[in-house]
Amino acid sequence: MDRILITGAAGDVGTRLTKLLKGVYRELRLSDRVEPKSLDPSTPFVRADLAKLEEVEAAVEGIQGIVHLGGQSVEAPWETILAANIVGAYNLFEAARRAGVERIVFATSNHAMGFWPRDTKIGTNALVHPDTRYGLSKAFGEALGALYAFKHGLRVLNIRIGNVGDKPLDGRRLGIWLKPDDLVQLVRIGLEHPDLRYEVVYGMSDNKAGWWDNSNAYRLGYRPTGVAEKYRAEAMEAQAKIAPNPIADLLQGGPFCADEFTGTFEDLLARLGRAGKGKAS
Ligand code: 15L
Repeated sequence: MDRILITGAAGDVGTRLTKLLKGVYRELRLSDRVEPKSLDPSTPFVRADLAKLEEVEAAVEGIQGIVHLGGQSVEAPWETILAANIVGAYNLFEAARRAGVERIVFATSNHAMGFWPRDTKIGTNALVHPDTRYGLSKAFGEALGALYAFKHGLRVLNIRIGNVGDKPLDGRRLGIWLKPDDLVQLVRIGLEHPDLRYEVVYGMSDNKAGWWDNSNAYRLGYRPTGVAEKYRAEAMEAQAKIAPNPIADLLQGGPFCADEFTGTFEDLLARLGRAGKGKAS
């Protein structure tokens, strides 16, 4: 793998990854709707709106592997999600197929699974339980990956990213934190693992408090170096400043689940099959 494209390169994760992947691959090309702030003049940049196929085609031309971070990265009105993450993801995979791109690492999100309760450990065989239109669009992107892997021969890794940052920001993020260097490891598995066809992994570091079974990632050689527990005291201090919310606190997706939720906490328990069991979490 020599020629790699990072989409969404102007975002926080894109900026971190660009720095960390510099020198790893011979050519790193960046793309986004806006130019990254700290663009190094030696790094090629192609401006592209994911909703415009011809712009995406120009961005992927001559590329061997794509790290697709682009699109809308939190909840938004349907029109925004539709253009950026549904049409946008389709355009990305389709342009990649037409250009003969070999591999795509798709940055999906924990919010594709957000409606699983935190006390339920889920692996990669669990059904998708999106918590937002955003999470739903990520589940769509994951399924696109399967279509293009099996129907068109691409090699695809879906990384269900928790939260990338220098440290876990609160109680929920203690379970889903992803140290940037660990993201690099996962991205490199996606771009380089010889036997990879289509896989889903969880983008989290070594998080004792987590609720994902990430054995698929370990099978592919992932050895995270970030240990979330080191930051427990700080994360719980930050959590103490957040008002309790029984819906957000029960579920893996946290506030993404509680926003726009229709009904009461009791309704939620009934929907989860827990009504009357005297056990909220
Ligand atoms: C995500 O999917 C978002 O892209 C990121 O900004 C965070 O909000 C993260 O989830 C999270 O769950 O903390």
